[in-house]
Amino acid sequence: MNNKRRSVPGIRHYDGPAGGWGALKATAIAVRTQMDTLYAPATLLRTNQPDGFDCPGCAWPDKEHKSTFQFCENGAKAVTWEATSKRVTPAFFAENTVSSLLAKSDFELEGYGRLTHPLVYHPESDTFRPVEWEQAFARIGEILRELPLDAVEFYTSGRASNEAAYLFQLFARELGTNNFPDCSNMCHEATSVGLPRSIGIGKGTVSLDDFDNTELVISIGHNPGTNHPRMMGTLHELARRNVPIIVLNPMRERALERFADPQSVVEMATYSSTDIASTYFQVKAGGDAAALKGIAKHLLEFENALDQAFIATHTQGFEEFAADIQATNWESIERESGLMRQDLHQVAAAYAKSNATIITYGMGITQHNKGTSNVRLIADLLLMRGNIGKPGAGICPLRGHSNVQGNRTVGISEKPTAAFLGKIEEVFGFTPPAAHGHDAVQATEAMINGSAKAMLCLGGNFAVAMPDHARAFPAMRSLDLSVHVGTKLNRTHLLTAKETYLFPCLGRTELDMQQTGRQSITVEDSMSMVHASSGKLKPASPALRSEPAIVAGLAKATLTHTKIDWENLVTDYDLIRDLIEKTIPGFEQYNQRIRVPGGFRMPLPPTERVWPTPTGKAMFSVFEGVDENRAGVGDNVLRLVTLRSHDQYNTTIYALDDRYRGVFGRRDILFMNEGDMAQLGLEHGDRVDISTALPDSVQHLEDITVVAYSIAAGTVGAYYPEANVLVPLDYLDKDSGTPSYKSVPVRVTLRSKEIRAI
Ligand SMILES: Nc1nc2c(c(=O)[nH]1)N[C@H]1C(S)=C(S)[C@@H](COP(=O)(O)OP(=O)(O)OC[C@H]3O[C@@H](n4cnc5c(=O)[nH]c(N)nc54)[C@H](O)[C@@H]3O)O[C@H]1N2
Ligand SMILES: Nc1nc2c(c(=O)[nH]1)N[C@H]1C(S)=C(S)[C@@H](COP(=O)(O)OP(=O)(O)OC[C@H]3O[C@@H](n4cnc5c(=O)[nH]c(N)nc54)[C@H](O)[C@@H]3O)O[C@H]1N2
Ligand SMILES: [Mo]
Repeated sequence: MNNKRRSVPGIRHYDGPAGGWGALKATAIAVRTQMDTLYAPATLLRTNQPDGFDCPGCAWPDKEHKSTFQFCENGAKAVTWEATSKRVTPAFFAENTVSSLLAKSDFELEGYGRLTHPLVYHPESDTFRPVEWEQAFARIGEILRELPLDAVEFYTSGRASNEAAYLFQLFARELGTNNFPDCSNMCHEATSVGLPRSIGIGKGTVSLDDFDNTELVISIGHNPGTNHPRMMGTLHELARRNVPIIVLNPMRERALERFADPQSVVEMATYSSTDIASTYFQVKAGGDAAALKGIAKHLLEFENALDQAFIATHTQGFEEFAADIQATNWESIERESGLMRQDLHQVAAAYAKSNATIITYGMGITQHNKGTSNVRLIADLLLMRGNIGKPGAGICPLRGHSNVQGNRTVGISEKPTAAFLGKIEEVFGFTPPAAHGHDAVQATEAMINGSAKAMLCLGGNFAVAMPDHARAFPAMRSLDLSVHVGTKLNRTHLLTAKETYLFPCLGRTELDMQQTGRQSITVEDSMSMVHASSGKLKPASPALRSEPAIVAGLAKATLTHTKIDWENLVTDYDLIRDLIEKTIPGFEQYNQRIRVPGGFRMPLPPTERVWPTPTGKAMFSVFEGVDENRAGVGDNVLRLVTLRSHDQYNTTIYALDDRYRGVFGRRDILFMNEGDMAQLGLEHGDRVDISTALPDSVQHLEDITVVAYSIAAGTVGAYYPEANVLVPLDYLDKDSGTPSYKSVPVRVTLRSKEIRAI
């Protein structure tokens, strides 16, 4: 960093590697501030063990769930955050009105601790008050029965288990709707829509073993040091074996540069670290399509770089794809990607040399206007050299929530297949609705236009996670009914409707006892492995219920003529799994197979070079032009990326630091390229306002401090969810409905030259 630069409170240069002793220290702090330290180590040791619980952090798999405890700082934070000894009790709610709580930050709200009792909003006193479970269910049932079927939205956040999610969709479908907004709609929907078109299934094709055999990894648009920390162990191993790792990312992310593995005795003892990325290209936000097309263009020009036999036998559409790539000129590729033709030559040369390549990607690819086309372009690049369906190669989307993939598999979908609906009818004896329902943006639009009247949320923080708070928040408040199943208080809970219920549930770490004894739930990780998870900790309060029990209670109280014995299903979750097995392919012998340590893998035909597309072939695509997003209007428009800090889990803020990016104790900042700052006459530490630069946009965010950072020219970065106010609701990928959180055209204006003291 520039020595002459003035000092800004809370901003320091971070010089060390990612991981290392800093990670151990951060874990110790998480434990000390949240948990009873006596029990904490035992709790952490049970994470991702054969008889323990699945880490509620990320969806990166474990080596057969048998390995010794894998240290991970952010997994430890996720566990300690749930297993906290702090409680938010009825006494707390009696003393704090909802209006007063709405004035608190998201960090403070969740920080109060675990919810302990079922609650109902009481408008006269503006407080939440305890309510009996059955009484609450009965009233909710009464309201739901009066509403038009299409007026109810069923939101799922991806931490819900397969069992809870399956019951939730069954409840909604027996009631008569396919309105399933879910967090996947804000996340990897572009993968779920794009990959089936390309390879016939909306899931990644690699397993952990493939990383043992790969010769090249291209990592695009994800930040594993923070968001998939257990992946760092894998990348670290690859780097030590000299397997090249090429990164495309507008921001310099420390963990992708240098990492000290806390599992490595030598690195810890000697304060050394391993360089991770062999080559790091700071592509512009929204410039990946141009970069990928550039790599493909070089490849077409190389001799013998294509796997002709694979293309001929297994694919369709190559000619159109190649013609489009040839027609795309270098000038537009360089302009849009911000990378030079020679840079892309380097990537193409490494790719042409590798016999087995994996491409990993995250939100930097999916959260754009052309997210779905981006995903398909990655598949195209892999297909060019036959890199799907062979050892050491494949496509690796890094999923978000620990069970977001599983939720989809078990039927959380606003566009169910006819085959699945047919099975539901056959097994349960009712006719589920066939009309497509709402995704997350459509649900919000229905709330805004008044056609949606009720929302039931299985976890999550819907309104805060969505774009455009100025419209989403009042929409939430205009409902007749909102019902939330959650572990901790958040802002969406406080955006009360005419009637609002808040149900506290067991977390993953906690013992779930039902009539037949201790229960396990199941989850599916990023690599399609399904396995059991069972908590052991004493529940945060005796009044808590499990998610399946809450969903079953709601369903039974609502559906007066139900065909399903809801109460019985909750006595033994094996019964729920039997129903999943009967209605969804791939779950044969579900209950037997999850009792094997490590579980089982869901079918992935492309790994065998079987392509369940309509043509039976893998399909090349054509990405029109190079623009991933709508252009902004006016001069000096920058592209805003909204992202996660190191101390947060989505809308859950654990603490206010972002250690690897050198930010401490604050989140009100805008990462900016020094060239852009000079051009706009801005200095490190200046306070600015940000406004969205799309036609007719009114979105605005005030008083943010500019921080000079190594970020691609033309790209600026701010934290999610604070910056969500700048994302218009209709700024999205039309194919998948995913909001384009990673490339909002914005204009930055100076507010004050003085630096705020914190
Ligand atoms: N600790 C922790 N773990 C998590 C989460 C969490 O919040 N905290 N969230 C979970 C969830 S739900 C998800 S979806 C995943 C998210 O995991 P990531 O996909 O890693 O999520 P983001 O932090 O949003 O990250 C984005 C990265 O993309 C880069 N980027 C932004 N725009 C572009 C672009 O246009 N092109 C390219 N090439 N790169 C770009 C950013 O610089 C940043 O490094 O993590 C999961 N795991
Ligand atoms: N600007 C911007 N916005 C984004 C993104 C972005 O990158 N930029 N990313 C998007 C992505 S990828 C995602 S996935 C969404 C996330 O959207 P959500 O999944 O809706 O949000 P979370 O913050 O994960 O939800 C946190 C809440 O979940 C509840 N919770 C925690 N554990 C449990 C549990 O075990 N059971 C139940 N029932 N509840 C629990 C707690 O009450 C907690 O307050 O946000 C999206 N929004
Ligand atoms: Mo996500």
